[in-house]
Amino acid sequence: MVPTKKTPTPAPGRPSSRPPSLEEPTEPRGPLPPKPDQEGAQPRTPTGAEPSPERRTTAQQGEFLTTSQGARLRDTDHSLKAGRRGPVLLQDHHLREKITHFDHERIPERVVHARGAAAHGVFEGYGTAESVCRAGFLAKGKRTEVFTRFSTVVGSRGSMDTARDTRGFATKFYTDEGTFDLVANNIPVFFIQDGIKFPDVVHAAKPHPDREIPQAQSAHDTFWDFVSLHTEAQHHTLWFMGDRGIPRSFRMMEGFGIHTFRLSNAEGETSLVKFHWKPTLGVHSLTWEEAQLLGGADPDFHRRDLSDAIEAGAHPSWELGIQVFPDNEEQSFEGIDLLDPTKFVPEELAPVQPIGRLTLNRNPSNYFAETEQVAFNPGHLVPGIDVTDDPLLQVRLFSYVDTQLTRLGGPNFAQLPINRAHAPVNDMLRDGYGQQADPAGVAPYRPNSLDGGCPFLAGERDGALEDLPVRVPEGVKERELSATFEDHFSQARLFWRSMTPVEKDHIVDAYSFELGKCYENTIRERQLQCLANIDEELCTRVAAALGMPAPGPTVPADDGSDGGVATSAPLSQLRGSWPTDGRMIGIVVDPEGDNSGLLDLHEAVVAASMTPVVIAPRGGEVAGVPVGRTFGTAASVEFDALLLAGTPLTAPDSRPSVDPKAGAPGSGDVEPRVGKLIDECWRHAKAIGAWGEGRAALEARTAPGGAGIVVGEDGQTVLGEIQSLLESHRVWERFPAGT
Ligand code: HDD
Repeated sequence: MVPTKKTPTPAPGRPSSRPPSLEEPTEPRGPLPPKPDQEGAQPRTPTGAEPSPERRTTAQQGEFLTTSQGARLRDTDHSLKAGRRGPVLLQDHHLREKITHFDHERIPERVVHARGAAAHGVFEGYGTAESVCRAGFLAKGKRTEVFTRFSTVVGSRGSMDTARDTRGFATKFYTDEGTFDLVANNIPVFFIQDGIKFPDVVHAAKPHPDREIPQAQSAHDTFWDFVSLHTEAQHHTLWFMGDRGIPRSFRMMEGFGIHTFRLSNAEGETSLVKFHWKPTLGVHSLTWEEAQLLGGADPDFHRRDLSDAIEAGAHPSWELGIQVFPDNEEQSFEGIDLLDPTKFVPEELAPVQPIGRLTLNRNPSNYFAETEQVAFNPGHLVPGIDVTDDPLLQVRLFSYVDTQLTRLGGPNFAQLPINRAHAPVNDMLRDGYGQQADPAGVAPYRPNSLDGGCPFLAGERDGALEDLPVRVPEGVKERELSATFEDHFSQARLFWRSMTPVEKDHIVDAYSFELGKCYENTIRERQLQCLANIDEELCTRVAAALGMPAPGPTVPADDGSDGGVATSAPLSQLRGSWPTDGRMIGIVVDPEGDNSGLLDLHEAVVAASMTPVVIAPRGGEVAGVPVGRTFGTAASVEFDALLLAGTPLTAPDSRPSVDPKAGAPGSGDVEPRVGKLIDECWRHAKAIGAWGEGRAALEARTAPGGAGIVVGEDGQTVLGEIQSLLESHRVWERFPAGT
């Protein structure tokens, strides 16, 4: 063996006289403690709280850098050359391995739902579903590990979180009886009735094929061309022109399984159900202006919000509920066809009955391994839960595995750690790209005698998947849909009627914006015709904003599939009061002012399960509290409410102001970046509070005694009132305000 000239560099802290030790571990072992130079770089929550213990703090395991074959490396910065200035040698295995692996690091993004964020958690059954469903994970007190991924639909992986879009809400339940995936959205109805149309709607919504713009937007001609021609899409489109298209947070969204599923109980009796997720924090949205500003200020807003909340201990939770319908031959309920995925059943007709609770409590430690590689499939079912003949669902049952074969590089993606069932797996699937298993035995077939007849088939009492003996409707083979799918407008009308005035304003603004971005007048005209068929007021108002004539309706107004319900209260988001956990509270301070109460205030915000973010002219600490944002990095859209503890009235530095109002009469000479924060929070109907020296800026920039403006003796008193205002999310009285 040729001796090396250099000895390996000793690890920090080890006496250099010690020779390279043979006892050094070469096997991966637990994560190393952070090195001194890594301490300051540890990720922190905005509160300055320690990251959760689950969060891995080092990228690698083991001590020495090795090749993929475990051989230790002395150098990874220089390629092997023929002379220092000579060409690189082909024999450099480490170079080739490093570059080759890098070249193949990316996998195709999801064809839809490419942009997402996920978390681990637990589902606990209430036992209340027992009379209709025998699935073990729904039993009282049964806890099942889950992984939930939220997503936008249209944008690419790197697109902004706050685009106007439908949101995906997919949950993998790793149950003892096999994995169950509930692959849901935040809107209870879908664009299309038959899965064969899915490529059409997606091609129409994706960027134009010639210039590949616009990214993550529906505000363009091809989208409105399609939905105005394909009127079954109108109902879904109305929902996401409403506030549900721009959620405040993944934590504040409902989820819907959309399709009707068939459940069976221990006696083999079946029922039809629709699944609902109800968020503990209520359903809340951004304003359109906030969503647009966030696209620039923080394109990762929803992703950050979810992981920060989990890290700060504000674990988001949802109740799983079901609407239950009799499994009748017509598969319909109160005149609503349960197989039509463009229809929902108003909760007034069938209440949502809670059956369990989902809590997300752990962030993924590696985005690619978990969030990117997770593979959901509506066909992943467990005993007690089955599909129906909904023609959208039927096509989905084909599409998911098919796309994953390409996206995850072959048929063995179920072996990836995030996709592995937690129930014992004993399949006879063999070989193929990416095979990780080393199966024993010689007989991966049935029947066999060579492997002792294993594996055996489950008997009646062994809890196997069941093919329910459901009657198949008689008929001829044909490419048609049932006549009960023909009504495209009456449920959209029900949705519109159920909106409060401010929600209606938002919908009108959204249509006006989106259609205003189209180039083709004929598309606008055709969409106005669809709106006229939904509701005259909606059409007239959008037509007025576009400066176009409003057409009259061309279909009869009442065609019955609204189940006879005039308005449905749960469709509106503006009701009730909700917990404020994880809300972001910006606190503007003047480091030169009186900050004696700041530490206590900061602690009070944390104690109320919210996130305080101190905003100061420059970084560092103020009165023992870390500065979370400087005037340069703070954006109003990050905060749910703003507190003004003390506000420098003039700019602390001599940079020219970018605020056109600065120094102008009425601006009160408020530091311009603080002035902008206050103005935007005012315009977005957020609660704003001030006390002491903070009052001057508040009074200079907001209407005296305005709704949602809280002035008090001290920070704690003001915080209490602000939190009560936050329980209804926004100061709704302040609309309309041109947002
Ligand atoms: Fe889908 C992904 C939800 C109809 C084909 N879908 C996907 C995801 C969600 C949904 C949440 C992302 C899962 C994740 O986070 O990895 N999709 C829905 C809902 C639908 C629906 C609620 C209607 C009720 N989907 C639908 C149809 C088709 C697809 C009709 C095809 C005919 N969906 C896919 C897909 C995706 C997908 C192409 C992309 C990536 C993937 O599956 O794994 O197969």
